[in-house]
Amino acid sequence: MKVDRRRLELTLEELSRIGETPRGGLTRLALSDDDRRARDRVVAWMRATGLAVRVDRMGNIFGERPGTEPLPPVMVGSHLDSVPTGGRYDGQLGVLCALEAIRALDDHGVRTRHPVTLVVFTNEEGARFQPAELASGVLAGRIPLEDAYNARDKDGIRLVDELERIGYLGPEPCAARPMRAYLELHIEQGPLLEEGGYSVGVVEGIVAISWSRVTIRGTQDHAGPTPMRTRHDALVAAADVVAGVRRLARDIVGGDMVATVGQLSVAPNIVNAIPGTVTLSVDLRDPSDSALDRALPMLERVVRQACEREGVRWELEHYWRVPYTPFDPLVVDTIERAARAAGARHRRLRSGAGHDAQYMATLGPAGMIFVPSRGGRSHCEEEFTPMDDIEYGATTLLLAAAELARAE
Ligand code: HGY
Ligand code: MN
Ligand code: MN
Repeated sequence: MKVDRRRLELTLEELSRIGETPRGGLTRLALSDDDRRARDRVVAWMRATGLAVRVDRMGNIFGERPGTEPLPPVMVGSHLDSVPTGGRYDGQLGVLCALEAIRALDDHGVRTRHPVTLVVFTNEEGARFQPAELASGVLAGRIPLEDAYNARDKDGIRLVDELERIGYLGPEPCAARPMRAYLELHIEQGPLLEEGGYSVGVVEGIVAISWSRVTIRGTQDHAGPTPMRTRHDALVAAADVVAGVRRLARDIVGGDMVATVGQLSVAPNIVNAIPGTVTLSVDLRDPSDSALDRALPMLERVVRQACEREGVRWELEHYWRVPYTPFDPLVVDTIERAARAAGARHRRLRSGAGHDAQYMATLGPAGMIFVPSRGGRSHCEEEFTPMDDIEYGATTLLLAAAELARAE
């Protein structure tokens, strides 16, 4: 069994035009008009493929291909939202490969005992509404619906109001249902597959992730007459924190830990005022939960010492945490067999990026299939994956889903 490479390529080209940036990337923020257009397009493809479509209260979209028996479904999917000036593969490639796998089952006249359900998760990136993986987190019962509804973007707009506005505040409860397995194809977003000449990554697990918010309050003042000896500059303290976060991951904890200060806002953010308030984000990741647990008090010490040096006040809030997620060994083995049957050069690896599969793995057997990222690049317009590798990955997804759904 194979996928239809040209059909898959055409769907990717068409969907990539929704939210396309001038440099060929994607800006399609969650619940934006572009997200709505992309959702509408995928729902139309679902319906044209004969899937029974339903939408839940978090805007997650499900398209079910019936099985021959009323058994729990094999779920296949990913997300459609992107980061600002992101790439055209992160998320949407997984949705389109899942759609293509279902279409290929039809092409080959394959019936499966279990239904196969295509799923699109809302707000995976956490770029507009925080934290990431918000809708799969609600589905998994890890994040209260009301908290997700009240998440606000940088303009103070609530998630629930945007769901309503774009017409994806669905009637179905956003709650777990029995499932046979969950499979997600995704780009690796790192260098390992390309470096080794592999087309497919058999993902064994996903790193633990912690997101924190630091708020630093100094003394806003005039940039001119205020003597250096009397200043309490929030941005000077923040600069120390940024450098301290890098040292913490690289020199102190070391090993596999990574740390990023990706977001930083300054008030009043004008040339001639000493910054009074700075807020910044800290993203820490490590395959070891205990390493992450050790790092959080170290982060607090970095913040406290930087702020004491500058005589400014600070708050530190750890507001999102997902543990290291091992995938189900039987699903991992099934994916590995499928990659071999697809004729793909493949290897096992771990994911350094978070995915909805982290929460889905708490609901049942889950696994992921990676395809290479050119230069390991992602969350940027340069993101690229060759069509040959996409074909291998999509065929692997097709074969693994068919096996788990008990093709007849
Ligand atoms: O943060 C992540 O790793 C994912 O891209 N949301
Ligand atoms: Mn993604
Ligand atoms: Mn992403």
